[in-house]
Amino acid sequence: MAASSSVLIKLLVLVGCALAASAATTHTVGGSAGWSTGQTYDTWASGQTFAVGDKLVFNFAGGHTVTEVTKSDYEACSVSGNPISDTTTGPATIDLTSAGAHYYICTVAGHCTGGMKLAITVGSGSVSGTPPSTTPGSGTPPTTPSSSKPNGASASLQASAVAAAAAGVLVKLALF
Ligand SMILES: [Cu+2]
Repeated sequence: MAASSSVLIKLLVLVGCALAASAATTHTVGGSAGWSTGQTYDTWASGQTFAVGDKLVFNFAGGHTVTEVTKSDYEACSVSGNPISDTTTGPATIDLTSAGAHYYICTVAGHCTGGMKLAITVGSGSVSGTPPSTTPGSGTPPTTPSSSKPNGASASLQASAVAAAAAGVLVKLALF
């Protein structure tokens, strides 16, 4: 009983981890095309659902930047003042930590106008699914821990050895 309830707890922990993992999504910007000129990231973004806790991965080897800017800078393909964030080494992973609109451009001359601009809207991401209401094991009576586990294990080992020997004898008998 004690063993089975601990197995149940482990299962619940595993399920919880799986749910947490599935809640956060890693979005590879542009898919296999990555972060480069000649893309239309609006099209890519329209097929994605972004939530707080998700990650953006900008795949590029170098020669580009991932620069988070204001909406007006995004629209103008320029950086007026300080960018919100600026990364020049790829691949770059950006954590989506706040809901709302986020704008990313490449600040290399001609690249933003060449397509390297991404606008996304991040949802609040409160995917707080209701926790399982069942309380497993609450109805099972407490059991005294069995102190004879090693003995039981060796006994079953001996039993299986005996069974194997018996099977061997049976096989020999059958052969004759
Ligand atoms: Cu670029």
